[in-house]
Amino acid sequence: MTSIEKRYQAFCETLPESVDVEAAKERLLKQHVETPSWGYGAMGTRFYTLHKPGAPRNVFEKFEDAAQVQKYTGIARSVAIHIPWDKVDDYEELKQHAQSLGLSVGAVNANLFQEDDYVWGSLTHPKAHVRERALAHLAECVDIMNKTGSTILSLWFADGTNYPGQDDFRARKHRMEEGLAKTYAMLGEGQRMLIEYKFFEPAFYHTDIPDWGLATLYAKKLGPKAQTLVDLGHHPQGTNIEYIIAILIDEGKLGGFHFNNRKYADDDLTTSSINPYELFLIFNEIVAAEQDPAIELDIAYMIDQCHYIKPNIEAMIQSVVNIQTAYAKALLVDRKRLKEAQENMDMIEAEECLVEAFNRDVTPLLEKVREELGVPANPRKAFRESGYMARIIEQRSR
Ligand code: PSV
Ligand code: MN
Repeated sequence: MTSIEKRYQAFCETLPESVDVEAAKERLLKQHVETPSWGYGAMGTRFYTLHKPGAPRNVFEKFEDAAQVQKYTGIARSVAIHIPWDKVDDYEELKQHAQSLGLSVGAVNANLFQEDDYVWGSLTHPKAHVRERALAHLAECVDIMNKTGSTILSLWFADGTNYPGQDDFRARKHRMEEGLAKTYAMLGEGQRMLIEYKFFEPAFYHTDIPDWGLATLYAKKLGPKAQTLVDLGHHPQGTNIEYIIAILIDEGKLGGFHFNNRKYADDDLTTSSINPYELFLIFNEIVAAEQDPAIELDIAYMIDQCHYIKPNIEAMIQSVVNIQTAYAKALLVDRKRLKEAQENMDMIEAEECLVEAFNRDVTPLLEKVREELGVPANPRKAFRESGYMARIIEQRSR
């Protein structure tokens, strides 16, 4: 018996009888977290962009870095791209490159916020020629999906106004509905669009899709290929995100996540770095739904982070591991005990049931999962010791 196996056996003995640890392990072996191409490049704030030695010079190198995250975690086998940041002449070549690294192209993120034309909106713009331009960009993104085998069109709109009276709210709503319907019609078999919301920024008076309610209203009107995307950094302080997750799951509209963490605004910090209990409670809702045979889930777990100062690859591994840890803890919640406590209206017992699961050290289970996935027991440490960073700093400075 290996030492990992021994620790795992001892760990299993500490678990409540009603917890099915083998089923939890199976779920963890199938877990998939997508990383974003833009999380590997040199990102900054509006004040400064740090020049990171070894930063990828193009999307091909971004995929090479992402392959390291997959190599050491075993659960990050796809990479989201952002257009035009990751625009290439030959998408077949990009697809092949991804495959040669054991990766695939994940969500295609449209960019409707980096043109002068869009400061009054993209799909909501008062002028038809700008709305047409936005639609042409969305058609280009769907074309890239077709060429790369991607199944997700990820939509975030910076659309909004900066001052009262700037534009007509209801007219903008109608324009958004029309533009989204035209985009929906572009989707092929097996493809879906995820509508992301954000309550403010860059618009400071109103945002056209500010919250999950409106994103979901649009997704419902559009049909089954449209769902809501929850970016953890896009809510006002104190929002109960796990409650939003429960409602979206129940409505069949939870399409995916953009994982990150925030302290003040849309900070794009490492997932779970500020509020690990929140991430655990989100996964608690997901696991509860996974164990309900009446519920069908198809959730895209994606990271959307900007590592302004941290080394990108290590920070991404940290995030993937934090997401894996939250999921593992949620999988080991004693649901029988929780249900009984809820039925008995025993709030302390119910809360303790969650707190105990959150406080449990799941390292032995994760080490066992990693052994079965064929990756190191400590992905971040193994990556740091691999010498990859020194190699790319040298190669990419030539
Ligand atoms: C906007 O803040 C956002 O969360 C959207 O997902 C964008 O695509 C991404 O960040 C750009 O970094
Ligand atoms: Mn996002």
